[in-house]
Amino acid sequence: MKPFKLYAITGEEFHPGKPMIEVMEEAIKGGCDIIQLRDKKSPRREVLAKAKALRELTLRYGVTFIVNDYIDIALAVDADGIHLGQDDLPLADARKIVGGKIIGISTHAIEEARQAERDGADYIGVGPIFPTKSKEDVVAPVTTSYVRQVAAEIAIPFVAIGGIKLHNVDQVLGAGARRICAISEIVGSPDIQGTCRSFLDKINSAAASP
Ligand code: TZP
Ligand code: MG
Repeated sequence: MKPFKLYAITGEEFHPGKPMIEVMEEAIKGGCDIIQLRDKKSPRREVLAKAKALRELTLRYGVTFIVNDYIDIALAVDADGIHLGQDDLPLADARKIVGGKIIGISTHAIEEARQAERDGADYIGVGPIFPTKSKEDVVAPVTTSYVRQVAAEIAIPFVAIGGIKLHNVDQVLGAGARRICAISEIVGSPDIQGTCRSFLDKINSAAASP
């Protein structure tokens, strides 16, 4: 998959009254290089309509588009990939369906990260690092010590997620993360482009002084 640094996930509850497509366009203009549609509440036809709109947007800007949970919708709109949790379809079965598309897997412990790598995941999510209000099936925060473990051991790309804000991202980068994912801090920001640029400045500085 293409290299990436800043991964934004939709979270419409964080920007009431603002159209999701406009919010995600701001995130792309701010430098996000992966956009994920994550909508666990809307009827499937609405999720499909959002996926179509985001596919069009991400193609226009040349950024990667991932659909969370819905493999069929990802295929229907020709998304670049899917993101699956530990309770979704197993990776080997998902791979049979999506072929060479990107598959990302959420992991919460090093055994899950190892398994995802063995199974051929293209990237893993590592989190939630900090407490977050954006995920309902709450797993206890994994803390930055899990980031350190993954950075030391896992060869495929990993992205840190969960409660990451501009004010605490340095801790995550200090633990070895070089890719950051956020929902509320990005989509809920009054200055989405500025927030994304600040995240990227921090990621780039961390990468420059390892
Ligand atoms: N997976 C682990 S934490 C999380 C997901 C989808 C939510 C991240 O949202 P936020 O608002 O950046 O904490
Ligand atoms: Mg899922």
